[in-house]
Amino acid sequence: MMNRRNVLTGLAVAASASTIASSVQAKEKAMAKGLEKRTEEEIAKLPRKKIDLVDPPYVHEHDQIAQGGPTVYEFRMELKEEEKEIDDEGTKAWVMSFNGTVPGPLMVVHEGDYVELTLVNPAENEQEHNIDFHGSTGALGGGGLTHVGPGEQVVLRFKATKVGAFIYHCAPGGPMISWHVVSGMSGALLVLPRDGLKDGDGNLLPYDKIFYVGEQDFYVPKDKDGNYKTYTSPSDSYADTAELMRGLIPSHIVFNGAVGALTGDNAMKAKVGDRCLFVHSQANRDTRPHIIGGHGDFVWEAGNIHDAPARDLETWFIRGGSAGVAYYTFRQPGVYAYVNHNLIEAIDLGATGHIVVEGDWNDDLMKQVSAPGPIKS
Ligand SMILES: [Cu+2]
Repeated sequence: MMNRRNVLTGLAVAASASTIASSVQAKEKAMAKGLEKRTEEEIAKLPRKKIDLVDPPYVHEHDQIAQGGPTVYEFRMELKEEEKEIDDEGTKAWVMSFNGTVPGPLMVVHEGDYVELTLVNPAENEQEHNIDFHGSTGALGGGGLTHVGPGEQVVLRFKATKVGAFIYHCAPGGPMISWHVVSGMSGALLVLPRDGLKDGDGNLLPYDKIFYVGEQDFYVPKDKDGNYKTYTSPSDSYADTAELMRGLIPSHIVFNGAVGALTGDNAMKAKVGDRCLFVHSQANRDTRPHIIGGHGDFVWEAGNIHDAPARDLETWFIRGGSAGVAYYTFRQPGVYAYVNHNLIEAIDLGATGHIVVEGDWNDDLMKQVSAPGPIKS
């Protein structure tokens, strides 16, 4: 039988256990936010996971809700300098990129995890590169610690203390910064809350599909006859490109590296009922994604997924130098154009993608009541 003294002792034990639990929780939170330090020895004891990055618009496998505690995620990216076709008219440009794709791959971790990136600059390249992570803290976003010349590699580790979608880009210094960025050198990092994406009322927002769209402005110089010029190397193209860049009028504005990279056979695919998450980045210019025939059910324009999202947007604004996030459940089948709703930029300059959605048409949502025909008096 429990006497009064035992009851009080029991309460005291319970109280101290819950005090300890809440102080452990508080310590973990402070650790995740970078307000408390972990020593090198403590970091060495954390679980490590190697991630194989995939080419956009697809995204490497990841947990939407973090399983277990903080993890060190190992990524590897190779820097590329290649002459590539960037439109459907055979225009070639010297494209510089993270891992051979424009944008570079989307990296996904959770708040409090560590990103450990091995950045490799192959010997056949001619340029020095580095990486500035807007999601990291210190040393120019890592830019100050990651300068690699051809034939070198570097390893950077940072703690993901900020939740959200953030760009990363090359920033080797001076006029090289803008030139490398408009040559294709940017990508994005998505830092999810450990307990998953939410709608602002505490309800989880799980997604069935995630797509990463990176918008890129290119500046390809023309000769005196109006034909696009070609060059023997990135540095050979520099003087003409820099002059054109400074006029701030892109020759091409494209999704995922080239006109047509997300249309036709390359279209993003979904089914009616699929909850789709779109991450959209632009490292250099403002843009405004719009799904023709659809919406953003939940949108974090600035990538601020810690905050309550905006709801039911028609078009959302992505500031140059950032990545935004939109969540949409498709309700009708068909081919949806995913565009930058500056329609000159979408249609004339290239910033158009497609989402092909399969499923059954819903007449209640929309119906052609009578087909086009002669005007009735
Ligand atoms: Cu670079």
